Amino acid sequence: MDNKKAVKTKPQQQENEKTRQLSSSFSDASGASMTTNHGVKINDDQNSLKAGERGATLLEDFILREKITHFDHERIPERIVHARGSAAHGVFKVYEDMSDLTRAAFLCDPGAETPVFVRFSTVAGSRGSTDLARDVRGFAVKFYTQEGNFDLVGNNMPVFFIQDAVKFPDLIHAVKPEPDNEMPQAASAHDTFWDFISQMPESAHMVMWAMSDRALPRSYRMMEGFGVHTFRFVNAKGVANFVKFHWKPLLGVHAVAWDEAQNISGKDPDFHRRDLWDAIEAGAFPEWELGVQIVSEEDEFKFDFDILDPTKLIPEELVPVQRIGKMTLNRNPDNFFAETEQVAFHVGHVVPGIDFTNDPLLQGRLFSYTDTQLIRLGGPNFHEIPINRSVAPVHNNQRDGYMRQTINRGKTSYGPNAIAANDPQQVSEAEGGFVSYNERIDAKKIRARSRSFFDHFSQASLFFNSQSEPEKNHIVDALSFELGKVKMVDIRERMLAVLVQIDTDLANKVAAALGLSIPEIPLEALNNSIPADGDREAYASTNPKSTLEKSAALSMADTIKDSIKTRKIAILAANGVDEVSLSAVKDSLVAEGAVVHIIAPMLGEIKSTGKKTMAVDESFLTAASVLYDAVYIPGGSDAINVLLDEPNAIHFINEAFKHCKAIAAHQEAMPVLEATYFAKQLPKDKDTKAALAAGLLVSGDAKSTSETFTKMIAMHRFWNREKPRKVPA
Ligand code: HDD
Repeated sequence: MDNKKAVKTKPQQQENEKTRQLSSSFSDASGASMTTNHGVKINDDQNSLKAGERGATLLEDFILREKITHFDHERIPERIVHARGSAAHGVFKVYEDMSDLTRAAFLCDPGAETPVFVRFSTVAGSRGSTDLARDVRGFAVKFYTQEGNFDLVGNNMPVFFIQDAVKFPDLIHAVKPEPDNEMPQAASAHDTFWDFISQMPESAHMVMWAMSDRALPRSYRMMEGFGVHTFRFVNAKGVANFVKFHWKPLLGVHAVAWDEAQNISGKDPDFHRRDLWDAIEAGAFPEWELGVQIVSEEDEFKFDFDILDPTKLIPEELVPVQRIGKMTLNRNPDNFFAETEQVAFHVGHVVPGIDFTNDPLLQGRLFSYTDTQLIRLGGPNFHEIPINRSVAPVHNNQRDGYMRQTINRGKTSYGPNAIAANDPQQVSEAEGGFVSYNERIDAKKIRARSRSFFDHFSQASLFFNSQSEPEKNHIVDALSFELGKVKMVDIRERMLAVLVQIDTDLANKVAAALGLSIPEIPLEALNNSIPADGDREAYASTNPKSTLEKSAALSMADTIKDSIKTRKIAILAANGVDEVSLSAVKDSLVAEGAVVHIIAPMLGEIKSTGKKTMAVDESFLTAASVLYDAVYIPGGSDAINVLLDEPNAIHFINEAFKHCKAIAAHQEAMPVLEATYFAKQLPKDKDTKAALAAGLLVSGDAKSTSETFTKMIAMHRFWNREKPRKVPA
């Protein structure tokens, strides 16, 4: 690779062992000559070789042919699911030695820093689709441990739609754009998805999550992650425990409103990608704690659900989440294609000390992930692509195939061999060789599902019951929207019969929005996912109640709300703005870690009352309220008059109010607030308590404005504003 020395590492971004390994593949053209792929220097990259200045292009032009051929093949098939993604490098450190539970070396040494590469994604949309689709988010972490790669390929929701991998192609065909007209893109709001779901009651719990605000994250940095399946930890003595993996974001779990999500999709379809990139560039490195829920083998059957069923979670009230380590994302990729696109995750990439269970969804995934890379990345050597390469040495007798990079020396590619003294050697368990957990199996070969998987509704109800009032309303709205987009009335009706099993009030509200009544469909008729000779009664959902009424961890209402770090705040200003009321609040928000933009009618600069010039970050044309977390309007009567004359400014504030965001204004800006649709709702009391309750603050004092406004922004949203359900602009 040329120019290794010229490689620039961004100052605030961090290096680790994986970065150093990748650096042998970096290529940086600064100061370099342009060449063909066989290294010949190019003299003219502007003109093809022709028979005369105005003549035909000659086939002899190897430079043109090479360039066009490469271009023609620049695309690889996008992932069938999770095509749209964004990724970052980082590190993971365990807090304490976990060797009581697992022999995985990276979890036993608090001094060890394990490089990671994390890819977040949506599921249904194509590579070019919007980030803000209502969808599950992928949360895939590749740990480059000293014992090989461990991939934790999870989602931002702890359960899944189906119980058996054999139904995965059906689920994905149902949610993807319909095959006759390829519509709609990146949306589940269409007939085929709900046709499938309404006949698969096992999806009820996951549907509640997908219709909740979890499907509309404010940021990838503000999402939880889950390994979903129950895995196994195995320690050096061979003792196993069941384990569920969690990622807990240190910025809390926050979402946007559905109306806002739809707007963001137009204003900035790269919203989540940009947010992750910008935060890391700014040195505001996103962090998550790794959590584990541990269940001993003796306790396998003590719950009122089956821990092998991927449509069930283990409520944190029953088994608390222990936080065992921290992941920090601290470096953006250098090249999207080489890293984010070519990274290949595999749920079967485990290291000694981590093992599988018989969850039938997990078992099917173990086949799918290698298989998909074979075609997507063009053959069996995708593990040699730099981003996929283990930092632990790789030696085996696998050879050849498309795009082989390794130049294996010697004569032997088999074992046993005497010629090379049996190299590469197998490794004993004591020295780190992987040994599968010795699970006892004594069973008949059978295509069937365990009766313990047929409780389809108890945790769907538990999830719904655990939500705050605004969260419940959002689920009602989401279902009303999605089913409203379904054209076939019998699908809508069947879905109502499913919803009534979860919660009567929920079903009634959605039915009212759809103008339908709830049909009475017996439980045995609800499940149409049965074999040809299946007994309908045997496949009917059992309908027990969850032993828990509520689980606090399932609601986002009480998430961490103590920081405004990386929150984006819009300051609406114009010429004649009062410098003191602008700068004091701006400086204080920036000091708290917020990102503050001055938005004015025109780009360029504005002049304050004190004739100070200030750079404008965005104009009302390029910015939009939905791209910000909060709005502040400083004083200055000239500026206020300009804003009053600027319909986009009033619209900006109205929209921020509609989306329940914190709004603060200097008292001189009162006329602007009076021009909004919520003028009548401005709190009569001007004290902090009233401001914090309403998310609206008007004050003449910059210091107290900064303090109260900061608290308001940290609260994220004031959902109580949704009650009157008035829709502005
Ligand atoms: Fe999967 C990709 C997560 C079930 C088959 N899956 C993929 C990715 C994530 C998940 C995060 C994107 C990885 C990346 O960023 O490259 N998948 C899940 C979770 C599941 C799940 C949490 C259930 C608990 N998946 C699942 C099943 C199958 C697959 C049941 C097939 C039987 N998944 C795939 C795949 C993908 C994939 C087709 C597409 C691209 C890829 O693997 O590399 O193999």
